[in-house]
Amino acid sequence: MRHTPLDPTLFAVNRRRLTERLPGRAMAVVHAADVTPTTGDGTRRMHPASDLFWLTGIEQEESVLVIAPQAADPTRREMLFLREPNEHLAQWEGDKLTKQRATELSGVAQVRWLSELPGVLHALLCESEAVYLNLNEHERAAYEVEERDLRMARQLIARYPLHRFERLAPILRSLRAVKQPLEVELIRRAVDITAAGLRRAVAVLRPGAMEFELEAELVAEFTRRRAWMAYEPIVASGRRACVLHSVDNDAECRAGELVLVDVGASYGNYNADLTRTYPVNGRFTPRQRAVYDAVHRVLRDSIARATVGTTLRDWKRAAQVQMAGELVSLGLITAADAAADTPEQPACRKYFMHGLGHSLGLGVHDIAPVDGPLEPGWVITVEPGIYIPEEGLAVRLENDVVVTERGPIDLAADVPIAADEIESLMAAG
Ligand SMILES: [Mn+2]
Repeated sequence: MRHTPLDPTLFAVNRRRLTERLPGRAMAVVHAADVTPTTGDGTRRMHPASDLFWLTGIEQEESVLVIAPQAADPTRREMLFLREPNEHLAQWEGDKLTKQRATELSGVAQVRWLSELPGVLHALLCESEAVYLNLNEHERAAYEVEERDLRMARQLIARYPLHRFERLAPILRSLRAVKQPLEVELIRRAVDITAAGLRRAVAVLRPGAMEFELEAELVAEFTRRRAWMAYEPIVASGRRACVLHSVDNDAECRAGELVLVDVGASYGNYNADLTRTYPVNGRFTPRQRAVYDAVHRVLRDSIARATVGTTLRDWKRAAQVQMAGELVSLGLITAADAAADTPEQPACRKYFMHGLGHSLGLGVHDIAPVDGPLEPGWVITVEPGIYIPEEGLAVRLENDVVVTERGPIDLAADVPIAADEIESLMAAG
């Protein structure tokens, strides 16, 4: 792992929070992520399963966590199962976790090899009344590949058809949305690394720079700070920034255009997600600045509205209403359009067509109860934008915010954002 080891207390507390939510005589099983193929015999770098990581800090493939808080045998109440290291694995894939190392990382005392898993599962299933199995439930997930958790669930259900199986995902969804202080600190660190990358990317921005040159600076800075890219970064100049997921980053940045950079570092598997928009030649035109300032105002006010008890729906709606007013001032929609604004047909939709923000954590679009309401400890992104393809112009600004009892805390408060700050940053080279 690239990051320095995390305090295993984090994972022990998470396991305790989960255990408290399980009913009597229930057990839970959580699997690692698959190693996914590319082509031929190639594989991708494994992205650790967020749920297993949240509960154990374990990133190794094929690992399984079994929790059975009321198991008759106390040594079976919390167990971690791992691939058994051997010389072949050591030669080809490097050292696998030893039992001792896994205990140090996770705080789980009972670590066994996978060969023992079927026997232990059988014994625990015989004394359990409900079995909580995990699946990736995300309202926006749309893919056809079967994950490891699902394949294992099918096997278990086929072998024990009369057991009662339950969904673990809704419990984890509500638990994971509320971050512990250490998790917030990890996200803050990812934000700081992202900010350092942005500083470095801006330093190479000039008319004629290629979008991928900015990406290269981001990668270099993240890597030397022990981080990974949280997702494929977007570096999109001019009209290309109107395409919301433009990740080719292969065009030339031209004088007079803006370039939109949407990027996040991932440190210890905790993600940042920031967006900044820069004038390629260092100065905004009056029109660009007017659009930029409008987005900045909606961002600032949306951050202020991220308060405990607010539903995500109401929070987004307030931004849409504000944005409609901004679009009238910019001459993009008419006052009559704004007057006809409804939640079903928001007047801003032609120029601001995406969500206002999302939960952030081990997922870039982290799991959280779909409509909130916001609770202390939630971390969310705030990311309004205005996209005007007919003017070849797009502005999005995105910060990451912690919701607290005392109000929202902007983790990116120190990352230059006001139009004047951006211009002086670029003038400084
Ligand atoms: Mn985002």
